[in-house]
Amino acid sequence: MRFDQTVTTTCGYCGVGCRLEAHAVDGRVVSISPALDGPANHGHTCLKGRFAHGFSRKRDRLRTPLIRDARGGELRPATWEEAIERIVSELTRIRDRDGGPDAIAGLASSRATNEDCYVLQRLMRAAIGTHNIDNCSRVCHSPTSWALRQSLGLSGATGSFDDIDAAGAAIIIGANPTEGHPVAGARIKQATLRGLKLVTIDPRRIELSDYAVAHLSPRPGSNAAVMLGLAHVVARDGLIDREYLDARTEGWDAVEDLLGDYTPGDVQRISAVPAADLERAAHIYAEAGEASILWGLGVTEHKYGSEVVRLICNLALMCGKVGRPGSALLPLRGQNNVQGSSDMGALPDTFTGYQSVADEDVARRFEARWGVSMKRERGMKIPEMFDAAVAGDLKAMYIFGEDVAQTDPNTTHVIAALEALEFLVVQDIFENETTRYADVVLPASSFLEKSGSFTNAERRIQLVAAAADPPGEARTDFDILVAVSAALGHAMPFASPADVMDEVAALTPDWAGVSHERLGRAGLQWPVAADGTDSPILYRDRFELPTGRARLAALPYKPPGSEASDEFPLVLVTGRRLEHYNAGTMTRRTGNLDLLPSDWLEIHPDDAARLWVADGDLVSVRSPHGRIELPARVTERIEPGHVFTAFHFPEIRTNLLIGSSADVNTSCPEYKVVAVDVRPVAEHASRTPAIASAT
Ligand SMILES: Nc1nc2c(c(=O)[nH]1)N[C@H]1C(S)=C(S)[C@@H](COP(=O)(O)OP(=O)(O)OC[C@H]3O[C@@H](n4cnc5c(=O)[nH]c(N)nc54)[C@H](O)[C@@H]3O)O[C@H]1N2
Ligand SMILES: Nc1nc2c(c(=O)[nH]1)N[C@H]1C(S)=C(S)[C@@H](COP(=O)(O)OP(=O)(O)OC[C@H]3O[C@@H](n4cnc5c(=O)[nH]c(N)nc54)[C@H](O)[C@@H]3O)O[C@H]1N2
Ligand code: SF4
Ligand SMILES: [Mo]
Repeated sequence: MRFDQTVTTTCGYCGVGCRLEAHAVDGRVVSISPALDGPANHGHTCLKGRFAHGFSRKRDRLRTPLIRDARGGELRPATWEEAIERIVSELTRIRDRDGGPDAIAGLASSRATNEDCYVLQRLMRAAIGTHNIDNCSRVCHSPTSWALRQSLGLSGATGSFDDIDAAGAAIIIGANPTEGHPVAGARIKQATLRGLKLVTIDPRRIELSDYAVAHLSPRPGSNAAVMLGLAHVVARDGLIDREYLDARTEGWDAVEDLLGDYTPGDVQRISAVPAADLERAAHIYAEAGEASILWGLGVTEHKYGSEVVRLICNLALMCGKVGRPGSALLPLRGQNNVQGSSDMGALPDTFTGYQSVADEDVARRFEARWGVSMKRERGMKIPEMFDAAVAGDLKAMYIFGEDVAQTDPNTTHVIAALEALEFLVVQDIFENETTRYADVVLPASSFLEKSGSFTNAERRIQLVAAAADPPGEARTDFDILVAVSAALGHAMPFASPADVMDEVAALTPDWAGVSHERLGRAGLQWPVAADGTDSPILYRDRFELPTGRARLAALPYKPPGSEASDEFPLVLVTGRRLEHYNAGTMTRRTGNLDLLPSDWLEIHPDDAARLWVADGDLVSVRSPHGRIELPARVTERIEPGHVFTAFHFPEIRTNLLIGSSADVNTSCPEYKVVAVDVRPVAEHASRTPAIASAT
């Protein structure tokens, strides 16, 4: 195929979902500019969407299938026939003779399209016969998804980014949008310049704190106390929307009883947030005519992350601030298509649209369509998969676009799991930390080389269009997965991704009216009725729960899973940098690497002085799980007692430090609180056995 053309597509990095114009010459993308009519980006992009496309042309892209003939040996190039034959013989051996279908598990890529993820979950369920399928939402916003379903009914933001412009006030808790969701971050900045009263709640002073009227800096892991404190002040000072509370919610009495224990003084003791700041923040939110709450991983990646999301819902419901323009709950979903991969049923307990695998009518509908019979019990979540692999119960995995050996917690355990598997397939666009353990590697296509759709953090389903060809022998994820499924004996009736969307629409009430044709340039926000009417705002009149009322939750503060001690006196928080994206396989292959060639540990001047660490010194960071080394950066943006770094560089391997503690309801890892000891590098290296980097 030859292109000298421009196609309109959707960015493949973060969940903002910027619409882009990709300009290609001779089948190669040469530049990208913002689509002026993009509903989320209004003609803007960040440096990733606009400039970080050079990875797609790198010489070290995967171009042919690779096979490892013996464990410990090298990967060697192979033909597609040979690679698929190997996958079929190993997976059918395990499925039919060795461990049964539940000895096999799959991970779907939240970087890939809805159609790709749908096909992978159908492959796992229908071709293999297991519900062992999950995606990176597990390690990200699974607590948000769970809590929103419990409190309000549906697993998605209640509104859109446009609500930021319609709001008088907003709270941002545990999110850093100018780095993680830059175009949304820029929209928030502009809104503050027009008068939006912003409150930021983060242990670090994030860039948006400079634009805020109040910044609260709680101890990591104390969000529940802060949310209960805000609710206490709202109740105490008569700021409750009584009419809304009575007409539209249930469970208030138990919450009211609980709030008595969270006076601003109590909350100050738990969280270190000054009582007066808490009171001010509660008034700013409750007194605004319309106000929204935005949150991120600083809420979810904790032991009680899912409970904090329910407490966020409580506060909004008490103030009557859900279901109107400007009054929205906006979780900043991370990956370009993490909303979609979950919507598509790449989860162990639900088919598309969060329809339970245990629901008899639902299961029968899918069985009839696919011509198979399925279990009614859910499959394994990601951490359960790794535990089962180490125990010998899980024997094979199909990992599609997720670099678990770099990004999942407790790297040593993940690697032990990957090594324990009898067979591992990795389908990616580059070799990464995970392909080191793969028996077969399949070369796939990036978002610039395929078609389909992504669903952004506003539940907006938007089209993706190919601007270039996949390199060499690489194929689209859709083509690969359909071919593997057919070779396994389950042929799917899809000639193109558009056919997949038609099947999704037929099986999923909330997607009934979705088709590629209807998505057009502006996309559609689900639920989409059969006539194509979409839903920018949820819950205008009723909540999607059996009584139509939202459920308030009486949940007390509980301490985090990891706390500072004599041996590990500092608390490490991990997060993101603007220039790099997650595992960094793509951004480290672009000019962004010149902008940010390595990572560092942020440390407060008081801690640095106590430890005899100067700016730029190499430090050693040790937790109960592992040890890493990186340079220190001394900064007052972080509170004393806390340190911060990211996880984008495989040579640093931040996740050796993270343990297995996780959210109590969803198993989302507690990435945000790890007690550590920091020393100048020579001290740890001589006194403690270095934890062997597990490669
Ligand atoms: N540039 C860039 N953009 C990205 C990504 C990337 O890797 N790079 N990744 C994408 C993905 S997958 C995701 S999920 C999103 C994530 O986007 P965000 O949710 O914004 O991610 P983080 O930076 O991990 O964490 C947000 C903030 O939580 C704070 N925090 C930590 N603990 C606590 C706590 O106990 N309480 C409070 N209130 N705050 C706390 C941290 O200090 C940090 O500033 O970004 C997406 N966008
Ligand atoms: N310490 C710490 N660790 C974290 C976090 C944290 O805050 N702190 N955050 C966690 C979060 S929120 C997330 S979401 C995870 C993200 O972790 P991952 O999902 O592992 O990260 P990504 O870099 O987005 O990419 C995954 C892989 O997909 C490949 N890929 C990209 N596009 C495509 C495609 O179209 N097709 C195929 N086949 N492959 C593709 C990339 O090359 C890469 O190897 O990291 C988690 N890890
Ligand atoms: S803000 Fe997110 S979606 Fe928009 S260009 Fe940047 S990475 Fe892409
Ligand atoms: Mo994420």
